[in-house]
Amino acid sequence: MSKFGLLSLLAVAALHGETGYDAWLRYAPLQGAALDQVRQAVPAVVAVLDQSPVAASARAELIRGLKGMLGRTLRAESALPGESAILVGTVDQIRRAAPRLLPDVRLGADAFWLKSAANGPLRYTIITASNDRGLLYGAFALLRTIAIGETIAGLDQRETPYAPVRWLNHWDNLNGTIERGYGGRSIFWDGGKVREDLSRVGDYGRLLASLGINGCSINNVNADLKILTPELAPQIARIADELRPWGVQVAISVDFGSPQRMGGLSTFDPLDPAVAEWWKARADDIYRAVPDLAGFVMKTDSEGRVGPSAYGRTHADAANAVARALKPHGGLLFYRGFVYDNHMDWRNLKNDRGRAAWDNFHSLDGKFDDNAIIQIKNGPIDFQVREPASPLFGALEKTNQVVELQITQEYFGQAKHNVFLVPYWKETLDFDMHAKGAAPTPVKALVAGKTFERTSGGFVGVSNVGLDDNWSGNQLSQANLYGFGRLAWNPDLSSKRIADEWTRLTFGLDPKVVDTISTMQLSTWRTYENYTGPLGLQTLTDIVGDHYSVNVEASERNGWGQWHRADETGAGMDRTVATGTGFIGQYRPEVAKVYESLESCPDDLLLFLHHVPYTYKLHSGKTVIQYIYDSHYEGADAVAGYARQWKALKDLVDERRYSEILTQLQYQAGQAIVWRDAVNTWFQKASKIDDAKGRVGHYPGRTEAESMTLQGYTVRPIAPAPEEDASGGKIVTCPAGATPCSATMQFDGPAGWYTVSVEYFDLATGVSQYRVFVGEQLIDEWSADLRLPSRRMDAGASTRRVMAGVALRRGDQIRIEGKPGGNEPAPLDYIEILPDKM
Ligand code: GCW
Repeated sequence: MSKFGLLSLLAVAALHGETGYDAWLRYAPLQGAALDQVRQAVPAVVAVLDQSPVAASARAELIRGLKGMLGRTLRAESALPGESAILVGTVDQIRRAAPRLLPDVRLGADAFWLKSAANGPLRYTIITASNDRGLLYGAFALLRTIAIGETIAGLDQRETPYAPVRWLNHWDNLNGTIERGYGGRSIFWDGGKVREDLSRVGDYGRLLASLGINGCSINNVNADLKILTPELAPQIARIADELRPWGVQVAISVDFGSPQRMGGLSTFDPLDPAVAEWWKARADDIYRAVPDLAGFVMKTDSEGRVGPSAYGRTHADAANAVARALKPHGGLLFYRGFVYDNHMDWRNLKNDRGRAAWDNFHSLDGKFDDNAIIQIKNGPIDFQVREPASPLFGALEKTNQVVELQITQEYFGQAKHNVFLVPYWKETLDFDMHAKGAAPTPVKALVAGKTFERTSGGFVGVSNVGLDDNWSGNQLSQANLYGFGRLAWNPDLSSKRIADEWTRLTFGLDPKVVDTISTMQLSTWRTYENYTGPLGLQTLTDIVGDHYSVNVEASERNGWGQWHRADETGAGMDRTVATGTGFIGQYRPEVAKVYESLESCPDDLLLFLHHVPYTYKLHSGKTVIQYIYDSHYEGADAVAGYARQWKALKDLVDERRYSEILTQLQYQAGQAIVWRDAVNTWFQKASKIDDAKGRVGHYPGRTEAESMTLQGYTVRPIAPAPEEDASGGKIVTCPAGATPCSATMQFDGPAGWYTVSVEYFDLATGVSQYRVFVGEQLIDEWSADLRLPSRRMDAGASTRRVMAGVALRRGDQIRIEGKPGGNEPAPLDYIEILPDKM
């Protein structure tokens, strides 16, 4: 191929496909009036007075961003130029260069001020701050303002971060896998070492800096003992070097048992002086390699991790022993509040995992050193689809705290389902804990340390990033990282503002694109809740397995304590003070009063806090059981709607991302139906109350595979998976090595256009082939080759293939052929034939 041919091919490829790697920092060319307006406002020079590496990142970013958006390459200078300029420098630096340009203001750490100023005929766009990070954040803010189409004329925008701690935690293992990670392997680790190639880490730092994130712990809280070995220190330093120019400080997670388990001591008792010495020596070691290490994260007495309980010591004893080792270096110790017993007796109705955080920590308030911070998950259980705010937020007055939010979508469809988590997080952050007098004390103010004037605090997010091209496993999940960062910077931003910004930056300014995506994003949490676990039931997933597939009973009759206590008589966990576990009594009286009484308890949390019969009437007048049925239909319909709405954006979004997202939404639409049917079937069986609208158990157009004419296929129950994982409880499978098996039915509806859906199971153990014929005409074929989180034949493996616009008439023979591949026996559940939706 000629050179020219290759180049033009590459150009076409660029036009057709974006990988998502640039995320919200694409700096796509502006067009039309927006371009003219910004070109007029932007001068030819960017002058950066600050000499720090972080300020150098700001300069590089400004040049890069403006080149992308305006097609102009600004000249870089390092002194005040004699012409109009973008001027970047601390307040002191600018006042020294030109005293009249700025008043002598005091800006807080990491804060910035964007200000238009004039000196005679010269015009300046000033980016100023009190430190280099502030300059970098200001540069990103200016670029964002331009990219989302807002004006930069007459700028006077001052922003101070809401809290000092704006951190990410990575659950990355040293072998390169990621616990609960859905965006590929670790960007930091591989084979027990830091990766040779860290180019992704610098790019990641840039994404984080654009949001104002200033700390990042790089290994799993289920910490590998090796993290504190001397060999790793210089390697961790390499990661810190990549992130430092972006103002992001590295932290590590450590195992509390380390003094004994890898350090050669006979104990890890936090009150033993030798143990304290050991922690001090290890901290000194790591700080020699990484002088600006942000600190340690520690998980104790939880899910098999050792803790102070081994010696009858308190969490404060444990935290302080380690915090004191970090103190001389300015380091922080994040002590996780996620402490609970996972072997609780489920028969005892007074037991309650929800109580654990408060029970373990509230009486220790005031006992923690100032550089120790309690890291508290948003809810009392574990990132479920809906939980009330953890009562612990309101119980710590003399202890620093941060909220831990999970960006990676463990219980939210694992990046296979699209759920925008900002509205979920805001519900917690804005919730008034009534912790102090009459003025509101929302969770965000408590964790930021504002309410009780604490020395530190803020926001920690469990990152969703890995080596995938698009970072997070799919294009839309990037919005959650973006949203976390924006909220950590300013939790007062509305969900809509964040969704709009992200969409504009990621997909461009076309109003139809912005409106469609942003509206979809804002509804996804409610949608997901509707088809998974409404009314506070929590995510009704396989909590002892993959945390992905629907499995209503998996949470019951085991020690994990994620109980919803749904049975024949009713559903919900009685957490009242009067008759239940007393959990509600952990809230301040103003909150407890609302939750304790059925009259005032919000419907959305009803079954989290109360046990009621299925016939109990919600505030809307609907019964609990009917609400469960209805919400599952609403949820599944909404996802089908997303796929339809997305199709209207064809040609408005580049081809690659368009088709990746369409595929995702269509898959999700299929899974939402699986969830709908499994949950509704389970509750119908338990409650023995029919759906008033007659839908549950009656599926128009559906023919079970087991009642089709079978050749080679054999009928079997879906077991060991629960019966409701398959429609009708049965499936058909084709023995390995068989020539294709087939299932045939005769269509007996009127002639017309139909949508034919085939429900089959896609396992990790093999790749089966499927073909669908009408008469002898092949109308579709595919391979079952998805990578799904489900590890066995269950609802999580259930997948829907949809063929729209198929011409059918009465008497047509419809035949599905399945050919096993590997250990996957071409399993089929049913076929569904419905008139085409217009
Ligand atoms: O949600 C649970 C996860 C665990 C995780 C734990 C925690 C890192 O299922 O994978 O462990 O929480 O937060 O410590």
